[in-house]
Amino acid sequence: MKFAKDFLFGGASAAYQVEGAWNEDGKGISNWDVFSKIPGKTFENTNGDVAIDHYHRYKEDIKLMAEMGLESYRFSISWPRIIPDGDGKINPKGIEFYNNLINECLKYGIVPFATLYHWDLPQTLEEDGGWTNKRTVKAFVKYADTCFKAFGDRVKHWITFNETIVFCSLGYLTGGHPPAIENNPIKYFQATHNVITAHAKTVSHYKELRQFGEIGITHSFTPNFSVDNKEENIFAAYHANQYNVAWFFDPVLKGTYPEYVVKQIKEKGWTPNWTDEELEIIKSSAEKNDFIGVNYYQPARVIKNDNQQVKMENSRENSAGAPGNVSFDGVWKTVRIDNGKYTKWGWEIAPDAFLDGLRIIKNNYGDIKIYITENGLGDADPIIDEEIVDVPRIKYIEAHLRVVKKAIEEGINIKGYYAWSVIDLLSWLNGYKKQYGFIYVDQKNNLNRKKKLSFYWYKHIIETRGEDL
Ligand code: BGP
Repeated sequence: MKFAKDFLFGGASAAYQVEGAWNEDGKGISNWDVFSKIPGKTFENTNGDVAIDHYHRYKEDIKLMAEMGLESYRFSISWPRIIPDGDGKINPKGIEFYNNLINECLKYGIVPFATLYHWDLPQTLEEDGGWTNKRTVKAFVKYADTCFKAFGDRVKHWITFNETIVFCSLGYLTGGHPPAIENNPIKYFQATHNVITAHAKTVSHYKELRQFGEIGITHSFTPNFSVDNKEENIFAAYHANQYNVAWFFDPVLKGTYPEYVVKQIKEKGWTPNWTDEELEIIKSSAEKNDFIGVNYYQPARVIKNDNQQVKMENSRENSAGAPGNVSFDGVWKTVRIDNGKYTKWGWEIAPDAFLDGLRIIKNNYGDIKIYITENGLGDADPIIDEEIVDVPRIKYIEAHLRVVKKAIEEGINIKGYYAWSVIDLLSWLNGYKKQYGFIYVDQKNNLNRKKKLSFYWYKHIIETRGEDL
């Protein structure tokens, strides 16, 4: 089977991780500009001040993408570049930059796929309570409206938010991301609800504008599986899926939060301050979503948590699903499995779990269109005779693309695949050592770009529409 003509082979990035130019051309300060400069918060205190200088080198980068045959580029727009103080004046230079970037993509026939929020919040809003404050919801809708009106004639694919669970749980439970608050479920649930509300309002607004493009949200998808058939572990995995999957997918695709979680957080006093009007807009906007974006890296292997440790690990080596984490409510924890394959950063490599996960999405949410908006391997790439021989990345993406193919054959409605990442970039907490790209960026040598082995491999996959997979 070949991938259909309308299936998009893409690659992804995010503004803070690539752009640099953190204080140029009128850009406002973001929460990440501030947070990354607090000593000890990131690996070797790396930050995105320069990143890979995509702001100045986007033409060179997009040219390389075109040479690779990339059909679509998923990038994010930096809110503080567009509206420096969050909800005040628009910065014309910010609009100009994204106009140039979008036009450059279109010059080569690359479909621009824009994410409105990939974690860099204007610092003014962060200082006013960030996502726990409903002022941010209102400001976001205004910012989104600005982007739709400025770019919507050419951008026909919009993602509102990237991975609500990640920026909210790291922001308010583990403290690993700004605003670095630990162990605060009240703020966590409030923030998640405010983001979901902002998404719903933005989707409705976009449809009112009648720009005839598509809009959705991207969720991090870490399906939770019990390690065995013990009842208590099966229950632990169910509980994990309710809190970490259903809490985010249900309101977007079904229009209501999962009863199981709603009931429990009420008992615990964690219910967000939500209004009937907000719940109503969440309900009424659900059917307006055109797609769901799914970021998949690994599953979580879950067991019941028997010991008393309830504090989640705040380790940069750990993601939500990575082994060794206890859930914030202390009910379950993640473990390494025997015979599991793991990356150098301890993330499990499990394409089978990806397929199972996609089946779960179809079972629970029907035929909603899916884009795989991120998937890839973080590695310290081998360099042999000055060539970047990233064979493990090729193997990883190959195995996961096979799953996408199989899933489509089973009738799962997947319309595109975006490798994370199109080019090497700044890992939020892991510096430049953890690489993901098809294009290497030489940190020691003027940020020179160089094609990796995977570049040629992906080019071939795209050219042949994955026939050999
Ligand atoms: C996702 C983010 C990306 C990217 C990726 C890899 O959660 O959406 O922005 O960072 O994870 O993460 P890391 O760099 O931590 O390996």
